[in-house]
Amino acid sequence: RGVHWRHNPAHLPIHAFNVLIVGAGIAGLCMGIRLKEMGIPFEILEKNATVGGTWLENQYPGCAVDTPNHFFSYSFNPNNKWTRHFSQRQEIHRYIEDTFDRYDIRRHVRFGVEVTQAHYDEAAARWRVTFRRADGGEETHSCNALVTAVGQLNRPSIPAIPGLDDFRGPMFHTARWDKSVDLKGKRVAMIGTGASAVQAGPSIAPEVGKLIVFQRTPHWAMNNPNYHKAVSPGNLWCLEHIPYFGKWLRFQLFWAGSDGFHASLQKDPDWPQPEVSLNEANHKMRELITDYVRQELDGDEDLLRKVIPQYPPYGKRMLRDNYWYRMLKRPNVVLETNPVDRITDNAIVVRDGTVHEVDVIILATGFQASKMLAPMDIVGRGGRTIRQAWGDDDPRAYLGITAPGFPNLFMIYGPNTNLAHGGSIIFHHECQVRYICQALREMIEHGYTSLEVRQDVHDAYNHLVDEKCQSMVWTHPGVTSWYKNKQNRVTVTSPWRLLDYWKLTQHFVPEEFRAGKPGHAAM
Ligand code: N01
Repeated sequence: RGVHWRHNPAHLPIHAFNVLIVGAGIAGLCMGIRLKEMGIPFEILEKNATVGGTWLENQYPGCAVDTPNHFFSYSFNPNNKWTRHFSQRQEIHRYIEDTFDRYDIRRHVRFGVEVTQAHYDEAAARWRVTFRRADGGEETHSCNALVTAVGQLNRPSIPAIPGLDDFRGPMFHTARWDKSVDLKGKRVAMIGTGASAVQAGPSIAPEVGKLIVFQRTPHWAMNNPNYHKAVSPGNLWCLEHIPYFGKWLRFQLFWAGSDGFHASLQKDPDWPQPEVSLNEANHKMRELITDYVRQELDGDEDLLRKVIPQYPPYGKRMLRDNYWYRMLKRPNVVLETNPVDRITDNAIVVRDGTVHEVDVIILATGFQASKMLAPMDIVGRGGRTIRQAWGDDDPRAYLGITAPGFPNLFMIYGPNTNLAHGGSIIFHHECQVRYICQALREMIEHGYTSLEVRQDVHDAYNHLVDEKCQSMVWTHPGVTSWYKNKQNRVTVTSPWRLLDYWKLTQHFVPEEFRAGKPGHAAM
């Protein structure tokens, strides 16, 4: 639901207020739609030539969503025609494009411009946003409020493996897939076994000559009977013709995401086997998945030992099995579990000295998630930069949306808002957008020039987040993941159930902010 004016907007100086949004992906689009409804002038700055963000950039074979589509879509723009429960990238990208057109947001987007710096001008209470054009030139625009909608998973993490640059064949990251490279019959190395690898690997295995998968740590991957299924004609009919059927389906998926898995993520201090599981529900999950994987591997106990993690389920992001285990049984696939030692001009050498000669290397090595808002140089009040406030990889924000020292800056998909336990990130985006719209309404209706979250409110919230994360599976000793920064603090993932976060962000509370009036500093 959108945010409505409490007073007649005709009497408010909305035309003199403007918002800049960075990013024309799912989050930026949602923000644009709501601002348009409120009549607030805005522009979206997008570095790519078209819309879609992560669903544009990730074009590796097999790329798909692993949250059910009837939930992984905007609540206000349901798509009753999804062909699958878990759609392929192309179908999701088409949905994003259609939504841009349906709400006529595309003409608010300036394409091919990359924001390099945003500087808060205290005297004017405005952000000065500098961006680089495709022709190399620079421009600076200013705005009352700046909204970042740049995602968390778009700066590839390139591993610091000795000799990486010596490799003479093609080498690329999954999010920068090089379609000009023909993999047919080639010896291909894939480093990494996370969500990207699990989708890309089984898609290329039938065509390559040999696929060598380099697994550093195994990941848990669960089965979902709907994962490969088309939506049945019966369901399509119901979605089309039965009122509220789609809403009910969405609610069920919301509930499963909100409550369904949450219990199995909590550490039970009395649990007798804390090294392998957390509680009864978590242990059942371990057994269920292990039995499933054993079946998929045709009882190959040696392979089973290699692919079943020691750490509890959900320690890292839970994957959906994309016939990964069946792929490992293929005669042209090798699972290498010895750590990678170095790369030469034509091979990957592992620690026991085995040399794997390869023609192509695919880096399925993930993203620098904790380095949020990078590489933008964000300079807040008093000339303090966001990197000074957060260090290299320690981002914090109130509700994941706003941080002290950075008035009128709002983040979508900011610190501790990623979903790691079922649920749709689009739901979170909608919560954040509604909250931001309320903040902007507060500014416009009261004539505030600035809103800045109070330090004590921010600190208390982050204390709570850290405390909650400590009791959850992600901080289990010895588990590494992109949820955490180098200091092992969970910076990316939300500890809340969907319902909790919905409640937390439902109402903007003015008392939690310092407001600036024209001609006055913030009060
Ligand atoms: O990245 P990852 P991803 N030597 O960080 C390994 C979303 N997503 O791109 O586990 C050897 O999960 C690393 O090993 P380890 C989703 O949120 C969604 O796969 O650190 N290996 C790991 O195996 C997802 O969680 C979908 O020991 C190295 C892998 O590389 C997130 O994006 C699809 C290494 C990285 O896994 C990231 O997934 C795809 C090294 N030096 C992605 N460095 C959907 O389905 C790293 N690794 C919606």
